[in-house]
Amino acid sequence: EAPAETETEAPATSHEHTRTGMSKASLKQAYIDNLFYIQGRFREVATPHDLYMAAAFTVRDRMLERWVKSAQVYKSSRARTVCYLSAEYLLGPHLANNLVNLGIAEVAQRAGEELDLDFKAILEEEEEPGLGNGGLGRLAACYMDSLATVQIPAIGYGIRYEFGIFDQIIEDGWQVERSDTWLRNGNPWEIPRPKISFPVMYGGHTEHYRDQAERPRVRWIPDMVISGVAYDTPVLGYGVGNVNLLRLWKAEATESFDFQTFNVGDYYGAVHAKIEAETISKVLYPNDDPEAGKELRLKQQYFFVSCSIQDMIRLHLNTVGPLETFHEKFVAQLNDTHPAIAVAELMRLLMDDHAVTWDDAWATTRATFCYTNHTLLPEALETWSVALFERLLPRHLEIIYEINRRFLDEVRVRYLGDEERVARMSLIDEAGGRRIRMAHLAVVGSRAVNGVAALHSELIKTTLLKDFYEMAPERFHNVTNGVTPRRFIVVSNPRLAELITEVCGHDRWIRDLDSLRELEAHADDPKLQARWREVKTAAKRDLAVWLKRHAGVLLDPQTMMFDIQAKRLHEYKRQHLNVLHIIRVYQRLKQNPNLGMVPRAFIFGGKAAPGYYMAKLMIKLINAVAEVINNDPQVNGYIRVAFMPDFNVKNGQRLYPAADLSEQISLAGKEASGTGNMKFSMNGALTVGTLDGANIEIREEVGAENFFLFGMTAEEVRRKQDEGYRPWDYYHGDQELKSDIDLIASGLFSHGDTNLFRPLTEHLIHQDPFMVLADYRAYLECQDRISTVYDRPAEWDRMSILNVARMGKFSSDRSIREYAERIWSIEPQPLGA
Ligand code: CJB
Repeated sequence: EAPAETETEAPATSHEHTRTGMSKASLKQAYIDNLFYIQGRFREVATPHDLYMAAAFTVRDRMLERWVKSAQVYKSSRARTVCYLSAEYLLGPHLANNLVNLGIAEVAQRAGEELDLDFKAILEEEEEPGLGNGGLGRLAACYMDSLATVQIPAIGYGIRYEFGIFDQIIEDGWQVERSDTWLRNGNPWEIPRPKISFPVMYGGHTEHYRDQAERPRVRWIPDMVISGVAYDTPVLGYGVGNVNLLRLWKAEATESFDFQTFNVGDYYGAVHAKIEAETISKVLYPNDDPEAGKELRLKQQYFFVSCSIQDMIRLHLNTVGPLETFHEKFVAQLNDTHPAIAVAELMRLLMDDHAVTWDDAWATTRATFCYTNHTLLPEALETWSVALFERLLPRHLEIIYEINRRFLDEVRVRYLGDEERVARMSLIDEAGGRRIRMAHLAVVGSRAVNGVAALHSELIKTTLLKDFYEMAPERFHNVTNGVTPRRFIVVSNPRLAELITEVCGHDRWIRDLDSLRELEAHADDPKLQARWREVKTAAKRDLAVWLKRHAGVLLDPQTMMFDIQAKRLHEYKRQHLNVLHIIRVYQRLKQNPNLGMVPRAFIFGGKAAPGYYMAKLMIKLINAVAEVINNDPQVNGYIRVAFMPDFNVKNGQRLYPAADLSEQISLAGKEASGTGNMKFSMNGALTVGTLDGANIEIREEVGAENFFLFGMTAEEVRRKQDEGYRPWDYYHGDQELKSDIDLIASGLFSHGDTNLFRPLTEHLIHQDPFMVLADYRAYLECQDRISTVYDRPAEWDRMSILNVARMGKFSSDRSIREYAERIWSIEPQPLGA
């Protein structure tokens, strides 16, 4: 039974509404009501999931009023609005985050305690919407949080995948994928909007005709029409009244289509059509996967883009009016090339449906879109075969050809006689089967192009988009990525948040991360250092408990340095370089069991794309090395290895607070930015890293003396590649390197099987495209320095405090402000909490 009121407080009903009131009494009453009236349960029979749902509805109710208010204000002020077009949103659990942003985390916890609820267990119950692969999808989610917090009117558009990123389990050391059924128990955070739905067409042919005014027009006669239905999720800013909208589209069969088929008596045909339509938003494609080149993926991209642009036009006509001002009302950010077809879609809708001329439509389109590039890796640069386009999107192919024709004429006039340049810049790659270059479409159709960290943005200008940069340098920008401190400090690491607030004497830092600088003055204070260390150790203890249970590995949070690499598995991220270091330490210990060394827990987390063989083999290698080391009593008091299964946002939140050392060891020039690097550092981990992506800027901010740098620069990498890189020479030139690789090949980690890891070791010795061997020695030396410093706690703690103190730049609030000022030209629309 619920304990009696402990504080003198007015009963909820006397002064505030139980659906919106924020007092403890209101929250308690609302919770009990929601449990009963929505879940149909009372405490005695409620399942853990019922208890979670009641909490979710209690919190959601408190967001709705702000949401409606924001929508009204934005509408009546005709506020300029950002539309973020992204195929991925890796949101993570909503409940804790919304409690924090509403400012009721503490009172809700107390209300829960008085209702005798296990608050932690309720938070654990939430299944996260994993509607993204990794960094790019999580960035979109951080940006939604910051857009609301810095009070910029925004709509996030995307796909409501029925199955998000697969769940990873580890069996016999291998990754096994399980489908992510995140919707099976319902999603309390979304509101279906069946009335907001749009037709989306595929296939068929086009007809050219003249309209009544004798203007040349085109109509598209598709052979398939489906419909996209809106599902809305409110996104509340921290400490403000602004609520933005995340609108995700679900694919359904159109009613009329069903009905027609039904009328001619083809019942099974109608059902089949329904299934085919619903397939389009069924599943998220993993990146780095050959499957991602498939027709269904292009259908998905076009599906959500078409719904979103139709919705924008509807909103514009409803609120502002004439389409000439569309680009004044909206700016649309293309999150990588996945939504790049939007350029052709807006052209089509303006010309074919709204009779706008080519020139006017092009001016509007060009003024509407901006494009963010997230990678230089050639395999991730999207192209689609012309044949596929012709079959699926015949009208868009015509438009793309016309955009290209006009654009290449400009290039020809600008660079007389330079036909090679024309071929390089064309939207169509004519070599080896004609393909459409989506990045070129995005650049040509946008007003601004940006990379995601300083180095990356420079490399865009000098390599990938060099010709485009030469032609219009003023359109190229950098906006360094950021992450939200709400989720990645306050929600993930409440102990650290509390300590920071106490030391600073305010909690303003949560939305003004630069004010963490106030910690600098205390970096040498032994009392703060001791408490800092306690906070870290407590987080390590939590992680150790979790890993014992879910990975079966016992780690000692008291004595061991927690050395963590958590990110997607990819050769360029070089998890195998980390493994070579582990094997080196292992061999040293075997040779000298009395070697005094800093004990370390090497912890990994990350998913491999299901079709990426080498990445999956790397997971197996990590687990194979773990099995040998963890069971070897000669070494396992000093080193242990753990692989966290199913690294996602929720599990990431367990890792970031617990890390002493953050591994950011990609080959320089390959990691566009990285954002995990920021999350770790914000939680007091020191970074071992290369001069790649945002590592460079993190090092600049925290100070070179507080960052463990190793390895070649991007420039050195390029030179070495030009000279002809020979990993073989490194292998034979370094005894220890050779012996580490040979140990893998010997079968020690594979029960004598000398074939299992051969593809990996041979690839390293003969190709090594990401130069693991070239950076090996520098990495080892750096790791030795790290161990030395870790042995001097006062020094380490000081560095850790300074890292946190100087992370202000990496708040996604700063990124969003830069986009707003430099790219979008949009002003905040403040709404009070
Ligand atoms: N990124 O996650 C993805 N998926 C892609 O297809 C291309 C790039 C990552 O985007 C992050 C956000 O910008 C970057 O921090 C990261 O370096 C990049 O790999």
